[in-house]
Parts: sequence; C-alpha cells; structure tokens
Amino acid sequence: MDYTVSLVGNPNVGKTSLYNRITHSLEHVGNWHGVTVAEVSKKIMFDHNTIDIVDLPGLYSLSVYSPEEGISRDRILAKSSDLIVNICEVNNLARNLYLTLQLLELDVPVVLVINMMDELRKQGKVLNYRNIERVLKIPIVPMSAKYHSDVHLLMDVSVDYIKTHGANTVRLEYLDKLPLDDVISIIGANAAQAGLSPRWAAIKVLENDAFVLGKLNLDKAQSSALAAMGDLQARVAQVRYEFIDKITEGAITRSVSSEHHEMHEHTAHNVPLESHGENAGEIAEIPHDKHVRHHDRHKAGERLQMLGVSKLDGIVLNKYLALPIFLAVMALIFVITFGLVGNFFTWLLELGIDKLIYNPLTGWLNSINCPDWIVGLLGDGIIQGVGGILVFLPQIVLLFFFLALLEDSGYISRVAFMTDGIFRKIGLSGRSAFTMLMGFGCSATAVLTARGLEDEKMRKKTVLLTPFLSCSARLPVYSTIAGAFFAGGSPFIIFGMYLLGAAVALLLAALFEKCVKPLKSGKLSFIMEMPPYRFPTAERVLQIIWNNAKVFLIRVGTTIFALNVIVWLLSNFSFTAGYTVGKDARSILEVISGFIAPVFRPFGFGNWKAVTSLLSGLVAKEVVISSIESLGGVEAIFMGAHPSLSALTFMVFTLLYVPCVATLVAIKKEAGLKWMFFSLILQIGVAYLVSLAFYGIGLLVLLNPGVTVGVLIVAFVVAVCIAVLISKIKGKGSCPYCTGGCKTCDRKKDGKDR
Ligand SMILES: Nc1nc2c(ncn2[C@@H]2O[C@H](COP(=O)(O)OP(=O)(O)OP(=O)(O)O)[C@@H](O)[C@H]2O)c(=O)[nH]1
Ligand SMILES: [Mg+2]
Repeated sequence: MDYTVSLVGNPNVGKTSLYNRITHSLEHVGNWHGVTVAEVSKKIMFDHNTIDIVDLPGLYSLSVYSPEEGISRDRILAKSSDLIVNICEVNNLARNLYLTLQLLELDVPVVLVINMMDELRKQGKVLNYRNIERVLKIPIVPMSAKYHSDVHLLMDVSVDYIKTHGANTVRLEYLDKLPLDDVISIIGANAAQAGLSPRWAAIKVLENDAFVLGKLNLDKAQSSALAAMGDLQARVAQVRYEFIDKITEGAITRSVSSEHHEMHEHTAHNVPLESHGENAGEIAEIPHDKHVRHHDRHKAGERLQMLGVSKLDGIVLNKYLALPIFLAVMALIFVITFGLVGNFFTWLLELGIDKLIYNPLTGWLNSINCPDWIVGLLGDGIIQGVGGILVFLPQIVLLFFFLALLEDSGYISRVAFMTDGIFRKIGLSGRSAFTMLMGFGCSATAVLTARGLEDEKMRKKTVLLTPFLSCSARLPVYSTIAGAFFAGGSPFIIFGMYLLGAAVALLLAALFEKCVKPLKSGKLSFIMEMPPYRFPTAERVLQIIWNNAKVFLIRVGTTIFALNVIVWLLSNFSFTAGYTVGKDARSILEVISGFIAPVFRPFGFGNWKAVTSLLSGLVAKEVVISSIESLGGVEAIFMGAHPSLSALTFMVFTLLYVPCVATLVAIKKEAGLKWMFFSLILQIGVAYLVSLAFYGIGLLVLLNPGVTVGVLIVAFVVAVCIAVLISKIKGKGSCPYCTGGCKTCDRKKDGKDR
C-alpha cells in the first residue's frame, strides 16, 4: 500500500531529526525555532508499504501567523496525509499538547511521539503517558530522535494505526464547555458549503481565526449574531489548557531507577491502549510557560519570552558582556578557520594538486607535443582554476562546522535575543538575526528562512539585506587576495569584511525604516523561545562536514568547472584569430569586458581581467577567484599605483555586489519580481558607492595619514554626538519599551499592557 505520513509539531521539537532518522536523510537541523521553512518529503519502503514521509515547518497552533506555518496548516487541513505523527517535546509537554488537541478536534488520525526523552532522563525523571494515551485514544511513542531511537517501532505503530484507525473519534470533553451548537446554528450552512466540518469551523470561529472566517464568507446578520456572543477566544484556550493540565497530571515523576525508565521508553507502547493501567501517583513537574501559550502570542506588546535560561545565560546575555563575547567568539572562529589551522590544510591541498596533478600532467602533455591550447586549457584553465577553489575545502568545512556549533548549541538564539533591541529600532527583529546569520553560510538558502518572519515588510527588508552578509562562496576570494597582500593579517582582514557586510546591512535597514515607506515596518512584537543549550553528537558533526563538503564538491565539479572552461576559452580565443597566445590579437573577453573596465578605473582595477572575474562571479562567487587564477593570478589584476588598496577595494566590491543568480531567484520567490530588481540595483549601487568611498579614504590615508585619520576621528565623534542628541530629543519621556512615540506603544511606562 501507499501511505503518506506527515511530521507535525511545534518548532524545535525534533521533527527534522526524526525525519532524518526515518528516511536516512541529512536535512538541516538546528537548535532554534523555524529551521525548516518548506515541505520536504522522501519515500521509504516499510513492511511492503511505500510510505511518503513529509517533514513540515513547525507551528504552535492551527491559527497561523507566518507563511511557513501556513505551509503546515494547509497540509493538515487538506487532510492529504494518512497519518499525522505529532511530535512533542517532553519538557514542554503541556504547550505541545495544545496543538495535539487541535489536530484531534480536526479528526485527523494522530500518533503522538514524545521526543527528547534523554533530557528527561538526565533530570532524573520518568514519563508515564498512559493516562494521556487512554484519554486521547491515540498511540504514544516516547523517543530520543537525536540518538539511535527505535524508529522501526514508531513505523510499526504508525502503519498499524493507519490500518486499524476507524471512525471512532475521540470525545474531547472540554468542548462541551463551549457554545459550539449555538455557533453551528449560525455558520453551519456556510461551513458545509466551504467543505469544512461545522464543529471544527465553529471552534475556529470562536478563536477568531481569520483563515476560516474568510472561507465562511459570513453575511452581516451572521457576523452580528456571533459578535453578540462575546469574545470567547481566551475561553477556548482556557478550556484546552485545563484539559491538558488534567490529563498530564502525574505524567512526569522522579525516577525510581533508570532501568524503570528504559522500560517506559522502549516497551510500554506495545501494551494495547485499552489495557493501560492508571498512572503512578507523584506530582508532575511539567515545565511550561503560560505566557507563551499560543492564544497569547498576538496580544499587543513587545515581549521576549525566555525559557530554559541557564546560569550561562547570565554571562552570555549580560548587558555589557554580550556583544564583546559575540565578537570574541566570531573572531576566534575566523582565526582558526583562516589562520593556522585552515591555512595548513589549504597549503597541503595546494601542494598535492601542484606536485601530484599539475606538474606531472603538463609535463607529460608537453612531452607528447600536445597543442599549446590543450595544455593551457587543462593546466591553467581547469587544474589551476578549479584546483584554486578546491583548496578552500578545509576552510569552508571549518566555517560551516563552527556555524553549525553555534546553531546546535543554542547560542544563535542568544544572538537573536541580544540583537532584538537594536534590531527593533531599525525595523527588524531578533528573528531577522537568524536569517542574517544563516547568510554567512549561503545567501540563497538564508533568504528562504525569512519565511518565518510574521510581518511582511520586515520579511521583505530581511530578504533584501541578507545578501550583504558575506556568504561562504566569497571566502576563497578574500582568502586568496588577503593571503597574497596581507599575509599574517589576513584573518583580521577577512573578519573585517564580514563586519563591513553586517554594518552595511544594518545601516541600510535604518535607512529603509526612515525613508522607504513600503519597507517601514515599525516596532513589532517578537516572541522568541530560548532553547536550552545542547551539544551536537559526533554523528551530527560528521554529518555537517559531509553535507557541506558534498555541496561544495558538486559545485566545484559542475558550475565552477564549466564556467572555468568557458572563461578560459573566451579569454584565450579571439573573434577572428583563433588561439591568441603568441599572437597580437585581443581575446573575446578582452573586447567585451574591456567595454566595462573603465567603470572600475577609479578603484585601480579597471582592466578586463578584473571585470571578467567579477562578471563570472554572478553565477557563483567562487568563480571570481578561479577566473583570476586562470587569467594570470592576482599580480596580473592589481597592478596600479596602490595594488594593496585596489585589492582591498576589490574585496569590498565582491562582498557587496550580487552574491549569485541563485540568490536573486530566491529573492524573487520570497518577495516578487519587482523587489528582485530593486535588490539587484541596490546591491550593485551600494557595492559601487561603498567601494568608491573606501578607495577614496584609503588614498587619503596613504597620501597624508596624519591629517586623514584626524579628520576621520573628528567626523566620527561629531556623527555620534548628533545621533545621541537626536535620540535624546526623540526619546524624551519615553519608556523602556519604546524609543519615544509612547502614545502608540502598547505598554504604559510601568510596563503593564495598556
Ligand atoms: N537532546 C535531544 N535533542 C534533540 C532530540 N531531537 C532533536 N534534538 C535537538 O533539537 C534541536 C531541534 O531539532 P530539529 O530536528 O531541527 O527540530 P524541528 O522540530 O525540525 O525544528 P524546526 O524545523 O525549527 O521546527 C536540534 O538541536 C536537535 O539536535 C532528542 O531526542 N534529544
Ligand atoms: Mg525542522
């Protein structure tokens, strides 16, 4: 038989970890909320059945607020799955069960997985889920998806449940406390017409669910009849939570012994549902935070919710230490990646390619009198060009490894938390920080993670600014050029590039907030859950290394290889005279790129080779450097009066202009064609202007260092004074919850909601 099984649950509960275990995939897992932003699926064979396993973005409830949650809601409402495997996190059982109840209200077949049992075990506690299972009448499978849990068992239970689950829907007693019959008498016909179950539609109407209300298309009389019943949204949440509290009472207790717990985790689910006994009697300790309950999420006000804040957070999130710690962590990562460790492996690879491939191959080709152009194409075009990129494999793997450590440990959520204050002042939120930090890996995939942002304008702004964060494809460019011109100082030059990218993005965000009306988002509430600190397993570390090495090697073997061959051919053949080496003829690229070259003359690299490499970088940024390698190396490009300054400016331009075509496609997907063109012009414009300013200031420093540095310091101090003055005038009378404009703020100065 063919079945579809969807994995559904709150964000960050381990859905993708479980998906990877079941399907043997390597999908992105991270210790923050909103890692998965699109549906992913894979078919597996299980017990002669073909099962399509679908991993979905996390959602707190069926009333959704962001596009990524909408993807999951649509799949659930379409009832296109034969089974929903609902994953809950054991340490947040009550809040997670809120979604479970909504799934049961919808009458979809559900198997409940209670995940992260290992964390419960570490706390010396056990789970007794029998009462929950008995009341909800659904199978429950406890597990630890991160480790080697028995997914076979889960699949067994799931297939069994699909086959045996009949029409005996569970009676959720708390629904009797709601005036559902009254609502059905008003909206029943509309619900049937919209293809919705009247009872379910009635619950959603009480919850003021905009999506369902839109589908029901109620007339004025119906709307007024509903309004007359009063606002029952909070009541719905209250009866659900009272029910959850009742069924989870005594579910988590102190462990008698770890063996006892093992029995619970691995065998108890085999006991038939009906025969489960009563629960053990100790008092439950279920950490849940009523403030984060979903019905509260959109209550006006700007709040950050912190869960699982540990002592370490006292230091990491300290008002004065947070930023220095973050910068120190990033600097350390860069020194390791681009300093001794990364450089050593890169040097080793370089040596290997030269001694084992380039020298023997070109020697042999020359010895058999191979035509010069073939020796050139294979030697300089392919081996030097593609090999010039391949040698960065260790640095790229190291960078991704550290990024994954930041993600998996939960530190990235702390960065989002500490940046939230400043980000909100410029119309972004801490949630944008996730997307921007992902931009250090790959701009195109990072742009897609902006889907998790609830506000459309903020989402657009994040999408437009993420490409300014330096992606890993730009790394070989910095590494080669900085290594050639600044040797020992190269890690700091590279770190500077990353900081410059972030600074430009933040300045632009502030500018948009002030001057571009369609991107002015204002200050918005952002509720963030702080995940506990977690350690990645050795298996996960190897997965990260393999995943990124594979993606990089495929790029090198396909796009970069093909482009290198094209660039080499076009730069060594002319329109009329064939192979140009040894002839007085201009190559095809010399003619074409030569047209654009004067544009870059002010920066000291106005030559066709530099233009060619920048143009080829539009397809993939790594090709900038492989083109430079195959066109004669950095010495052939930066030859002006101030080669080091030109080289630095080239790095700045590479940092800021369009990352690649794939990123543009991602921007189109997330924000539309109009914004894609806007971003294209913005990136090229900003790259040119910042490079111009950079080169100009650099020239002044070189010509008259003392005066220029003095002028710059004075200008900086004046600018800071003006900014402080403006914020003081604006912020006069403001409260800690806004920077002025208290009239529109959701809170009074004492912090209470208005
Ligand atoms: N200790 C422990 N950690 C787990 C377990 N399962 C997942 N994790 C960790 O929990 C975090 C979230 O895992 P994901 O699989 O990305 O969660 P998700 O539900 O797909 O998250 P979103 O896509 O953001 O909704 C990661 O750091 C995982 O390593 C588990 O059984 N035990
Ligand atoms: Mg996921």
